[in-house]
Amino acid sequence: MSNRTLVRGGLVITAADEVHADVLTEDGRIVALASNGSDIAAGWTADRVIDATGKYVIPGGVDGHTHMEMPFGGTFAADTFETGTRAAAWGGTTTIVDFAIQSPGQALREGLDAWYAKADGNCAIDYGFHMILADVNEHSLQEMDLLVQEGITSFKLFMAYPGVFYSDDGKILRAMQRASHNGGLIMMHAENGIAIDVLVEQALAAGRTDPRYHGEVRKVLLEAEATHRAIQLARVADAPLYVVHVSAEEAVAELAAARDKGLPVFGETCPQYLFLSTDNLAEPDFEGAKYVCSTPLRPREHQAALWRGLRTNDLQVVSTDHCPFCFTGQKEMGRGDFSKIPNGLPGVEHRMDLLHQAVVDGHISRRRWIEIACATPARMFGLYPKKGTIAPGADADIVIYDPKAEQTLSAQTHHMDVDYSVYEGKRITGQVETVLSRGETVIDGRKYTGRPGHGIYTPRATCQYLT
Ligand code: DUC
Ligand code: ZN
Ligand code: ZN
Repeated sequence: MSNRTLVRGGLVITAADEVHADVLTEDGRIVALASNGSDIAAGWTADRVIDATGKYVIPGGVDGHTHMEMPFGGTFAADTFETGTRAAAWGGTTTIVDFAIQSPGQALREGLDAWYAKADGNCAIDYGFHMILADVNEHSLQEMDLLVQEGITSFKLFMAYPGVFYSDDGKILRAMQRASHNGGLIMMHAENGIAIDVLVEQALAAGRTDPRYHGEVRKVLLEAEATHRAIQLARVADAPLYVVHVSAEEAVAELAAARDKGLPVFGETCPQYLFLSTDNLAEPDFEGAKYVCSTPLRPREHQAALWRGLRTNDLQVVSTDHCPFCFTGQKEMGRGDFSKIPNGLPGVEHRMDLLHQAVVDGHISRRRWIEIACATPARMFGLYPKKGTIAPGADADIVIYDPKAEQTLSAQTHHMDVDYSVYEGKRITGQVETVLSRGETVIDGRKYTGRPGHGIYTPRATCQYLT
């Protein structure tokens, strides 16, 4: 028996269009759109009708960069797949792409299977995986081909964290060459970790132990240098490149210069770099630890370049890099030594709202909001048009968004399993009202109706943003 939902009377916004249309879904898919008030739409019947008058009807958000339960710095990211995907749903995100991790000495298969097991049966929304390569060798290079076949079509490498995730230039080049052949997309953490570790050692030896020094040693120039080097290596390998968590103006300039040459080089930034700054890292009484992430927050002057990059398409995607650690017991591990503060902060719940606030503030248009938060991440990571748009044939991942609602972000009211908010007290215009994931209601008029296990593993095609 089919199950039909009709979303009536809203303004449907995609990356391409804004139209007043009714949307009909059946058995988890969008089957038709028709002008609101038209004879066609008037003739539709459904099991459930959602009145979206005065609201936006937008595709569910696609967050291409999360870390649920990630082991890091001797602890684990606080959100599980269950709590993290529930929080994502609250914020209008209906797909995440998380990172499975290969440990040094381990096969990719082993790491990937561990992440399948962690997520299986626990997610409220659909999910896929990237693979972190921490040990590039003949075997793991061969495994990359198999993973691409299996729907794991992107691979993160680190130019930072010597002795942990770090790959040297030779390993990076080999992985890029492999990706050039198998269609995989290399994602790069672009910071010169060898130089950073020297500066960390020197800072600690000089007694500079507070969280703000995390930002000072991870220098803008070392992000820009690594970004430049990654681009040149990708050119040599003839491979596309996606630089994750871009935070510095000088790194955006490297991406822009490469793109001006017509190179297939892409960049992602995150809400924390658009809305927060080194002022937060410098908060007293160790409060700055809440804002420790890598790449680090930058002086607020960098924000204008990030917004500009998003407008000019020198940056294509906004993901969260959601990697939360509680202040109590986790961030506190770094009291007296900023290098021991686990790197990462919570954000999966607030990306759609913060980017809507950017629309309200005039940084980006409504369609660009949907493009950078839904459509392009879906295309970048091979999920389009199943995800990221509202069109016949797409999954019925639909958010009814109230653009006039007012809310205040706070740890008291958020749903992420972490004891603080980096946006505590921030006022936002706009709020998610109802969320459908493959036609099933997971948020219904600001009530959670989802369940662990509704979300399914979603294999991905290769990058669809190249042509
Ligand atoms: N990079 C990430 O992308 N996430 C967490 C930590 C890091 O360095
Ligand atoms: Zn990273
Ligand atoms: Zn990350």
